[in-house]
This record gives sequence, structure tokens and C-alpha cells, in this order.
Amino acid sequence: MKINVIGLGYIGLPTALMLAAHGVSVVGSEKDAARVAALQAGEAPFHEQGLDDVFQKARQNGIAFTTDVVVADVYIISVATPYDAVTKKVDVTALQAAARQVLAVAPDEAILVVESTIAPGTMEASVRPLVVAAGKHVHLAHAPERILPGNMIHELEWNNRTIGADDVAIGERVKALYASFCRGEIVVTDLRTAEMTKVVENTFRAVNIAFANELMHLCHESGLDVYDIIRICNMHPRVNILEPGPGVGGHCIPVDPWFLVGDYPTLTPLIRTALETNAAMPRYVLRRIHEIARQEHLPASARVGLYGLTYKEDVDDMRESPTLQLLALPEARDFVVYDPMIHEDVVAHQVHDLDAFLDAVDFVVIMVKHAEIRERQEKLRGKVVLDGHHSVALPGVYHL
Ligand code: SAJ
Repeated sequence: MKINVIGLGYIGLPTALMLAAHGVSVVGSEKDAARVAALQAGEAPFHEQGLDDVFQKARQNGIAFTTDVVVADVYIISVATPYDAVTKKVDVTALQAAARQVLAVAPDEAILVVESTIAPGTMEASVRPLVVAAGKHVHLAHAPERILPGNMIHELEWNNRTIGADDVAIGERVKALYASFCRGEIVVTDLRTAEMTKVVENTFRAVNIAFANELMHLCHESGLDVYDIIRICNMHPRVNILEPGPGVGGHCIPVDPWFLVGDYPTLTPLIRTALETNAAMPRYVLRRIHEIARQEHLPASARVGLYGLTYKEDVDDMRESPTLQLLALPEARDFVVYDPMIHEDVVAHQVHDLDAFLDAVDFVVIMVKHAEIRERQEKLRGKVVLDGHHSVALPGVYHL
């Protein structure tokens, strides 16, 4: 049995490598020729714990990389499915382009699995018509990914999964494929249920984070310590509040819930408010920076430094990062920026060394709680610090 994984990004690549490392015959396809050349040379485009080992095993087992879609028994599409900023609906352009490529070469009875996150109903509305138009007898399945960046390889192996499919027999075949590397429980269901569960999972997290952010605002107003409040509440056996923070980034939590809002605008006031609460955080951070600068009587010439550019700690992924959202505000134009995970220059006033960063600034805003700053927090002594994540334990540090 031959598998063709299409889209070798954060999800497609680890999935292709895991399958190959576990003895499945895999071809990885990616339209970016430079990425394909790097993969052929054994270079991973991003860092993840355990990825190098799996890459090596996959290479030993003969994984191939190409820019073409090839003849295979099962296709796994894992391309980006962003939301349209205006309509808030899922943008299926890349997904449909990949599906068309598959359908041009797929043999009858092949299975087309979509891993990309999609709005409920997308398989029927946007993929099925392509199969019908191609006149092929290709089966459809949806196997939404659930892995957490920063812990991907472990979670690929241990997370439970959901497989939605045209019928149970197809679902079971896809399940057997994923069971080659996944030791979690794999639930087989229908396409729409699988689509919905994935979006609901990320929406639950977005709403919970928004709740934490709202609590933060009201604790700040009333002079209470939100972290202490959440810590104590979470000791209740049925309460689990997430953490407030300077914004919600990544390609999933601030994106996927919009699919529900886009398709059901009148039925999702809570979700919309949660997304807006989270999206307002970078601007709130800016307000706190101004407030604290006044309180500390910092001169207008004082330099503000943002610690962290990635969307969360200890990953090198900057998609939808709260720091980038903050830097997009004109008042943040002159801020100095440093991130130990980002080695190339991506924004203005970026430095590449913690000491140089601390020398250059008077006021440090911790936007990302990378292990580096938690381990080296003593270096922050003497600076004005706004800790966006309750990540350091130094006296006099400000919080959100
Ligand atoms: N964040 C907070 N407070 C928290 C937790 C996170 O402000 O308590 C922020 C982070 O700093 C970050 C953003 O939220 O900016 C998202 O980070 P995350 O760790 O919550 O989530 P992702 O995007 O890395 O991964 C999520 C996961 N989904 C769930 O946990 C339900 C992962 O399992 C999914 O596979 C992934 O989305 C995805 O690809 O859909």
C-alpha cells in the first residue's frame, strides 16, 4: 500500500515521517521546490523534539519527496486552510487545488483523507463535487490532526484521534493506517462529526483562554491576583481555567473558531466575543506599557523591548504571533525585539542575543515564556518588567 502525503508543513511532514518510520511506503509531496530539495537532503524546515530521529528512520525506510502528486492508494492532504478575513469562512483554495491534483492521478477505490482543519460540511460542499466532476470512484475521509506544536512527535504517537469517513469500512481502513504509528484510541465516525469535533476542540480552548483573559481584566481592576485566583479555582475537581496572556497566536486557536462564526453568525455570539476578547490582548499590552512607563516616570527616550516573537514558548513558529500583532500597531514601531528561537531578521530593531537585548532596552515586556527567560530571569533585575505570562518570580515585576 502506497501513501501520498500532500503539503509538508507543520502537520504533513511529521505525519509523513511517522508513517514512513513505521514501515509504510510514503511519498511526500510539496509544491515548494526549495523545501522539497531541503527535505531530499535530509533537512527539516522546523525544529521539533524527536523530529530528527523520526526523519532519519523515515529516510532509512525510503521515504521520497517530490513536487508532484503521485499514484497511490491513500492520499493525505494537509495543506493550509486559513479563514477569509472578511467573510470569516474557511478558505478552501489550497485544499481544492490539492484535491484536484489528487483526482487527476488517483486510481479508482483510492481514499482521499483530509487532515487540514475545515468547517463542518466542507467535505460535502467543497471536496465531494470535485470527486464527482472527476468521474472517479474515490472515497473520502477526514482525519483532523490534534498535535500540539512543541510536543508533536510524542502527541502523534499518543493522542486519541477521530476519523470521519464515507462509511465504516473506509473509516476502518484509514484507522488501520494511522494505527501503524498511533497508540491512542482512534474513533471512527462520519465526515461531518469529525469536522465538527476538531473545530469544537479548538473553540473550547479559545473560549477558555478568553475567559481567563476576561478574569485578568476584572482582577486587574479590582486589585486581585488573577494567577492566584485561577490557581485556587483549579484546585476544585471540576474547574480547569487556562492562563491569561498577551494574545492568542498560532494557526489554530485564533483561526478555527471563526469557521463556526462565519457559517452560523447568529448562533455564535459567545464564540465571537471570545475571539474578539483574545484578539484585543496585544492592544491591551500596549496600553499597559504606556501606563507602567508613566508610573515608573520613564523618559520618552526609554526603549521598550519585546521578549519573544513566536506564537508561544519554545517553538520557532511565528504564525499569528501576539508580538507580530503588537508590532503592527504604529505606537510599537520603535520597540526592540529579541527571540532566542528566531535566528533570521524578520522585524525591525531585532537583536539576536539576550545580553545585547537587555543592554539596548530599559523596559522589558515578556511576550513569550521561553525556557530561556525563565532560566535566566536574574538577568532582568534592575529593568522595568511587564511579565505577560507570570513566567518569572522577581520582585517588582508588573503583570497584565
Ligand atoms: N495560550 C494562552 N493561554 C493558555 C494556553 C495558550 O494564552 O492557557 C495561547 C498561547 O500562548 C498561544 C495560543 O494560545 O499563543 C495557542 O497555543 P496553544 O498551545 O493553546 O495551542 P496550539 O495552537 O499550539 O495547538 C492547538 C491544540 N488544540 C487544543 O489543545 C485543543 C492542538 O492540540 C491542535 O492540534 C492545534 O491547536 C491545531 O493544529 O489545531
